[in-house]
Amino acid sequence: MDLSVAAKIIEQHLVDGRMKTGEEIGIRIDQTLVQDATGTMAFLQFEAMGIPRVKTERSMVYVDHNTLQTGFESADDHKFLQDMAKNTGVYFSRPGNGICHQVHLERFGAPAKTLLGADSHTPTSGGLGSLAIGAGGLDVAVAMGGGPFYLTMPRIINIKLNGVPAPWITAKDIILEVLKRLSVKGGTKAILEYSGEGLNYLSVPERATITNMGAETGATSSVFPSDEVTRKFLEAQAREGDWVALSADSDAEYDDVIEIELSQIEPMVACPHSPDNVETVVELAGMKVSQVMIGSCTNSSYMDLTKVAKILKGKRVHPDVNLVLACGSRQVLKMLADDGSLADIIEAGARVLETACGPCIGMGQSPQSQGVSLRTSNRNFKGRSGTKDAEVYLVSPETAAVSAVNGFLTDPRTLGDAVTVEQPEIFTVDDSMIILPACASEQDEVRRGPNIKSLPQNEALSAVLKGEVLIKVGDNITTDHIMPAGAKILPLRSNIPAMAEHVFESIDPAFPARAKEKAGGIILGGENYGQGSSREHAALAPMYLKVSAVIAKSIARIHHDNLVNFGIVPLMLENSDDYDGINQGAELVIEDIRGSVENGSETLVVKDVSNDKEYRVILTLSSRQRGILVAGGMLNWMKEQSIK
Ligand code: MIC
Ligand code: SF4
Repeated sequence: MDLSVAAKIIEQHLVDGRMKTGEEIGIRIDQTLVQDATGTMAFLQFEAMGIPRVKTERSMVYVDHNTLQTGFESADDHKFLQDMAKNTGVYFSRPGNGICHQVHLERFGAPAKTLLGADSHTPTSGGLGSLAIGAGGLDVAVAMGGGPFYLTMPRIINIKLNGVPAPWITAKDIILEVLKRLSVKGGTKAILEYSGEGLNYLSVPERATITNMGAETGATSSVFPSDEVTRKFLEAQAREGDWVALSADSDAEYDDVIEIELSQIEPMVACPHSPDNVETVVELAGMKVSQVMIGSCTNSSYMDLTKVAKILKGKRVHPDVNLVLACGSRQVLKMLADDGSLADIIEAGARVLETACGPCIGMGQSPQSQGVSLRTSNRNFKGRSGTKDAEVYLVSPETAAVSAVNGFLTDPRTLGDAVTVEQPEIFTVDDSMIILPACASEQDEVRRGPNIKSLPQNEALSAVLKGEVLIKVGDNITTDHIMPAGAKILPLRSNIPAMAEHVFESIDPAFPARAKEKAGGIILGGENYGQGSSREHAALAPMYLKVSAVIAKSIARIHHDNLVNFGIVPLMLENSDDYDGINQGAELVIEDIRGSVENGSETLVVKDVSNDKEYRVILTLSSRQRGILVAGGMLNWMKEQSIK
């Protein structure tokens, strides 16, 4: 059978199951990454598994999220991560070295490899031809220990990029077009695989912008073939040895094909408060802007930022606009400094931040009240910027730069001839900010600051599931709603009791107190519950508050798996209309839940004792996941398995 790129990589890594769409498969993982906001938990979990050293080809930890350091917490976490990395065989990318996805793309990602990352934008490395997947920290910890990663065999959707992009049309505009067509749900249970003539016009960092933001469609991953463009990028990063050719067979079968005519695409903008709320820039041009943020793992490559520098050169940022800019990596920052671009950026009045996630995750630079912020990042969920009533619009770096100068949203085509930047022959390579692990015999004391609390434990699944609906939320609730990030809460990632105080803060600040008062209960969600980030804290903190089940119209992939990993039962309403009949405060009961999970029942009955109604809910789990749920989560289950 002729295979797609994605199917080839899966086939080469398959260790369990059959490659039949919808069935559970297990794949071997070559590389893993965690970052500082997900890494502390992942390392605590890895430690709890009792495995002394990682068994992957390469495992990385990047410090990029929690770099504001407004208190001791984050600095303590960084030391913990550094020591754990050293002892367990993991490479430690120091704060200041850059954003995990950008640095991984530059220095470690490789075609035909599998990469599992505790961050939802891990598919960025798909721009190089890796099969790169985001997951919860616990799944990544298992992969670090050499265990397979289990996932549902995805549909493979071919996105054909036809023709040549018009001047000023960027990778960001292409992925926004994809989002417009697919929405934040359209990629669910799918891998988006790119092909077509258009590939010739996209460098690896541009491809990576597309695979990065594929995460916003809900896709399991996004992947490009590995071709001459890939080889040249790796050669310029002094790692030609990592290159292998990888392309789809000529008659490769796909579950669906989407054709995009690149010449028809215009500059695009994703409007508040969802990345799929896409319009053309022309439609909104003239809108006053108060902040422009250029950076994030979506758009902060050397080529992106040199284009920005060229647009800004000799101009000044508009007096009503704050322009903030963060490079994706130290490599990018150094190269911009060396070639004078940074001077042009500074001269124009940009506020240059350190190379980190920064404003993308609300770590500083929150916009003014009701501010309009144009950002080159990938998510514009309400409140994520740190300002509840800010309006965040997502655009390309080119649109962002020209708008920063004008003070209003501007179509970059109004500048005339497009600015173009060729990929350099050689990037500046300096890996000295990556600390190598020690050899197995050299084990140091691990520094654990007071912010690092022990892992909360869960109990085995009870015989009967009983509880009150603690909260009823609508469609497309993100993990940012469930477990917010930002400068105040993100530093608490290693302290679940403290984090739990902020669950659902932006929707219903009384939630944690109510959950405690009722000694736990149930969450009722709409469609695509838990979309967005990979943060397992959105399951772990509710588990700490004794939430026993989530009942929703549908649940996003990573969050679904995180719920299982922490022993929370993920249930889908068989009939979505039943959602309307269940209210907050309803007392729900599922008799013999434990027996039903054990015996493989796919349909369960929920009784609403408040009004004597019954609803049917679906549990779609593999037998492995059922075992995990019955044990009360993955760590309990692993312990049981090792005793057997
Ligand atoms: C995000 O962009 O939301 C994050 C912060 O990078 C998260 C990871 C986290 O919450 O630590 C993600 O995308 O998975
Ligand atoms: Fe960091 Fe933002 Fe990328 Fe998440 S999306 S990894 S917060 S830059």
